[in-house]
Amino acid sequence: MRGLFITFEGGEGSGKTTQIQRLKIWIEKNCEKFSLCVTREPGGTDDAEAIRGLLLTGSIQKWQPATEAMLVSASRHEHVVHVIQPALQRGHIVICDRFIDSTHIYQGFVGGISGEVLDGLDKLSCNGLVPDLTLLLDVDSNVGLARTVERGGSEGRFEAKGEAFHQKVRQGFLARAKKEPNRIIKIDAARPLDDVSRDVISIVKELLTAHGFKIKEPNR
Ligand code: T5A
Repeated sequence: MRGLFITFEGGEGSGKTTQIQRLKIWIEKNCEKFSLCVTREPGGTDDAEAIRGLLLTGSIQKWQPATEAMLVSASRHEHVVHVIQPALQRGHIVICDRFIDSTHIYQGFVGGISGEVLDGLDKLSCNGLVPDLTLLLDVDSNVGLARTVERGGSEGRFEAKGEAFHQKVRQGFLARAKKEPNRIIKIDAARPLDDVSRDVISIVKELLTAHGFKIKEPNR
């Protein structure tokens, strides 16, 4: 059985990392006979993480959007070839924090690189791999910012890009979800964590069941 490839997308502070951790715990508790690979982009291999370092450290306007698109695609190819595809071929469930949709939004919709060019880079970097399911965590960018400020860490970089940038990111994700409704499912991520988790788990549970993964009965 080929595994399942699930990606999480959304703006900064939308809760992707938190929901992925919660989903991981749920799968470990409730799924029978599975192997799980939780990973992220940019990154996921030592070399791809090194490219992440180039992209995300230092000045926020260091790279041209085209350079960013090529760097994320280069890191993605390493990640796909060395981590994601081998795991899927072994029947594993792969959960990835950001994937191709982020490139189409940050470097494409916002950065101005054409969809055609990015589709070409996807072809080169992904070997035809497309997620089985993408969960888009949608939240107002000011709410996302407030969360990252409260958490601490990357909020300086987030704030520096400005409100208009983050609003455009949100609009880009929403437009892409409309174009691909069978793959991308939007979840209202402005609600409390437990409500968002309930939706995430319910959607993933349905997909796992449809693909033959066994879910334990609630009272076992
Ligand atoms: N990028 C990436 C590109 O430009 N092109 C690409 O192709 C790719 C793949 C990645 C950057 O790279 C760019 C996009 C990004 O700018 P990153 O640091 O990995 O940088 O940024 P994010 O992925 O956005 O990570 P964040 O940590 O900022 O956001 P998350 O993971 O969505 O949010 P999370 O889970 O860490 O939550 C943030 C805080 O909010 C709280 C959490 O507890 C946490 O404290 N929270 C909630 N609080 C209340 N209610 C809820 N529902 C909450 N959900 C979370």
